[in-house]
Amino acid sequence: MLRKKLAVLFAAAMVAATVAGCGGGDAQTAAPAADAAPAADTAAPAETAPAADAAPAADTAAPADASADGGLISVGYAQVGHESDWRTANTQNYQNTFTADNGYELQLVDCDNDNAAQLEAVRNFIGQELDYIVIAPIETAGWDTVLQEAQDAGIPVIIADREIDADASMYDAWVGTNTKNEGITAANWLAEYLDGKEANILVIEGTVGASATLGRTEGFNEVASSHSEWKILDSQSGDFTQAGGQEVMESFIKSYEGQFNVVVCQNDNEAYGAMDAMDAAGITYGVDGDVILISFDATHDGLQYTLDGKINCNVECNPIQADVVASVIQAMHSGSAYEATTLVNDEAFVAPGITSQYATTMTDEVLAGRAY
Ligand code: GZL
Ligand code: ZN
Repeated sequence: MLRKKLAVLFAAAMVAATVAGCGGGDAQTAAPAADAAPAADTAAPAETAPAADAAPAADTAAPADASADGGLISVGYAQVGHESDWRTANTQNYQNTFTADNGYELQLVDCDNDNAAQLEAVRNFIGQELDYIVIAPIETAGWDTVLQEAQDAGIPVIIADREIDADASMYDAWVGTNTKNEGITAANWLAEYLDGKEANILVIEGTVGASATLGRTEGFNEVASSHSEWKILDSQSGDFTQAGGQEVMESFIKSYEGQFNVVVCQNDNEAYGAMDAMDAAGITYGVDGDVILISFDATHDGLQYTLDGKINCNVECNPIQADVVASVIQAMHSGSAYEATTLVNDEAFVAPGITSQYATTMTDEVLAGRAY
C-alpha cells in the first residue's frame, strides 16, 4: 500500500508540473492530492504518457506494484449500465483495451443506471485493493465520501465519460467529452438550418442528474435563448433509453400534436423510440418530414438513420475513451507525467442534401469509416 501511495504522490506531484486546462466546458483539472510530495525543484519536462501498448522504454522504472497475480495491473471500471448503444460501444472498447495481453486484469461492473449499485461497486474495488479505479458516474452528485475512501486507501481514481460535482483534488484524472459544446453545436446547426424560421421544440432529455443531460441541455438552451422565434414547448427525461424515448414522445404527441416542428433527443436510442411513436401517430420527420429530428451520440445506427434522412442532425459523443484512460494509468504506474484532463473530440453529422458549417454531410463512405 505504501508503494502505491508513493507512486500516486509522485505522479500527483508530476501532474502539478504538467496539468493543462481542457479548453472548454466545466471538465475538471486535477490538482495534486493535498498531501502530495513537494514538486521537484526543477519542473519535470512535460512529456506525454506512453501509449498504452508502447513497450516501456528501457529506463522506465518497472511498474510500481508487482501485484501477486504476476504483474497484471488490476483496474475496476464502475460502468453506468447498458442503457444505450453508446454505452455498449464504450463497454466493448474497455473490454478490448484492458486485456490480460495488454497487462491488465479488468473488473467491469455494469451498475444498471443505479447510483447505490455504483457506489457499492466502487467500495468493492477499494475492498479488493485494486490498483486503479475508473468511474463513469451515473449522476454528478454524491461522490465525495467514496472518493475520500479511495484516496485513504491510496487507490488512484479516474473519472471517465461524465463529470462529477466533487473537487478536482478528490480524484486523479478525468477523460471525457464536452457535452455542453455538443448542445451548443446542435442549436447552432438548428439556427443555421431554420434561417430565422420559427421553432416549436420538444426535448427528450437524458438520465436525470447525468452531466451529459445537464451539459446538452445547458448548451442548447444557451443558444436557444438568443432566438426569440424559438419556443421550447416541453422537456422530459427519456433516461437515454429507446423505451423512454418512445414513452415521452407518445405523451408529447397527446399534448402537443400539430404544435411542434422540432424534436431534440439527447441520445440515439431515445430518437429510435421517438421515431416509433411518431410513425404510429402518422407524424413525418427528417429531411422530407414535418418535424426536424436532432439526436446525439452518432452511433452506427444513429448515423444510418441520418444517412437515410430520418435524423436531420446527429451530434457525436465519442465513446472510444479506453485507450486514453489506459495511457493515463500507464503513466501513473510508471510514475511519469500525464494529462489530468483529456477531452475526447466530437464532431456532428447531417443528412444528405444538407450542408453546414457545423457538421459533416453523411455519405456511405462516412458511415463505412466509423469506428462504432
Ligand atoms: C455521454 C454518455 C451518454 C450517452 C448516452 O457521454 O454518458 O450516456 O450520450 C449514454 O447514450 O447513455
Ligand atoms: Zn434566431
